[in-house]
Amino acid sequence: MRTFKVFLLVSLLLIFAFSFSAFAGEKRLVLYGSPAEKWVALVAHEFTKATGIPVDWTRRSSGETLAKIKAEMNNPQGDVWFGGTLDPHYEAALEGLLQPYPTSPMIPELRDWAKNPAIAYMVKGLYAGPLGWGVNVELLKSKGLPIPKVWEDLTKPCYKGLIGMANPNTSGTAFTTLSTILQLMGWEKGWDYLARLHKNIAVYTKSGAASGPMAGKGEIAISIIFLHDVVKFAEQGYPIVPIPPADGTGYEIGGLSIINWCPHPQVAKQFVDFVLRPDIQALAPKAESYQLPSNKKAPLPEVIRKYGVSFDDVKLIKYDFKWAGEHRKEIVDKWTKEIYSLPR
Ligand code: S7P
Repeated sequence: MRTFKVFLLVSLLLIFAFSFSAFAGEKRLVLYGSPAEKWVALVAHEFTKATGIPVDWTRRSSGETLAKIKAEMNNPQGDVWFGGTLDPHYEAALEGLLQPYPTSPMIPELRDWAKNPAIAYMVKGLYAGPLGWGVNVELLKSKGLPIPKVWEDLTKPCYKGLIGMANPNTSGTAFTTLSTILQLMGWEKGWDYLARLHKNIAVYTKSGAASGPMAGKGEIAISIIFLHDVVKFAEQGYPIVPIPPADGTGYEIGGLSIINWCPHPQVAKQFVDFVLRPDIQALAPKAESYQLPSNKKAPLPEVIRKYGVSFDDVKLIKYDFKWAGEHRKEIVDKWTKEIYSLPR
C-alpha cells in the first residue's frame, strides 16, 4: 500500500512538473527578424521588459527567412516573422504558411498600406521605405564621373565594376530592385535592362544593406539599396549620399506575420500587437532604423526629411505588391538562370 502511495505521489509530481514546463514553454517567443539586427534585438528586449516573456531571436535576410519557414513547414519552429520586405511575406501567405490575425486591436491604428485585407490580414505592414542608391559622390568625382540620375545611367560602361547590390535569392532588397525594374520598364525591356545592369555589377552581397558600407569605403561607388539604409550609413559617417532615381522607383512595405501552426500562438499575437504600438515603433530610430512607421500616430524620423528622401520627396512607381508576391519565385529563378550566370 505504501509503495502504491509513493508511486501515486511521484506520478502526480511528474504530471505537475510536465504541465508546468508545458505552460512555461508557451510563455516564450521564437522570433525570426529580417531588418537590421540592432532593431530586432531592441524590440525583443522591450517585449521581455514589458511582459517578462523571453524571446529567442535571430536575424536573416527576407529570402532566407522565407526559405527557413518553407523548410520548417511540417514542424514550425518560429512564431513571428518581424520585418523584411513584403513580397516574400506575401508569397508565404499565398502558400498557406502564415496565420490570419484579423482581430488584432491595432488594425484601426494602421496606415491603409499596412492593413492588407486582401490576404486576410495575415501580413501587417510594420514600416515602409523607398528604394534608391547610396552614392559615393567624392569617388565618382575623383574618377571624373557624373552622379547617375535615372536607372538607365547605371548601365553605362563608365560605371562598370563600380556598382553593388544584393542577390535576390537571399535578399528582399534585391528582389524589390528586380520587381521595380520589371514594373517600371515592362517585362521584355526590364529583363533586357537587368542583363545590361549585371555587366556593371562588381559584387552581389547576401544581405540587402551590405553594399552600402562598401560604397562608403570606396570599394564600389554606387550601392542599390533602400534610401533609409543610406541615411543610416551617412549618419554613421560614411561618405555616401542617398539618391532617388529621377525616373521613379519602387518601395518596400516591411511585413509582420504570425507563422501558421507556430508553437506559441498566443504570445505571437501579443508580440504583433506590441510592435504595432506607436510608442514601440517610435523607438526604431534608436536602432538606426529610419523607415516610415505603419502606426498613424508614430512619426517619420526627422533625419529622413533632413536628407530629402521622404515619400513626399521621391518619385514613386505604383508598386504592385500582389503581382510581386505572386511572381517572386518565377522572377528569382529566371534571374538566377538567365542573368546571374552571364559573364561580367
Ligand atoms: O536594414 C533594414 C532593411 O533594409 O532590411 C530589411 C530587409 O530584410 C532587407 O534586408 P534583405 O535585403 O537582406 O532581405 C528591410 O525590410 C529593411 O528596411
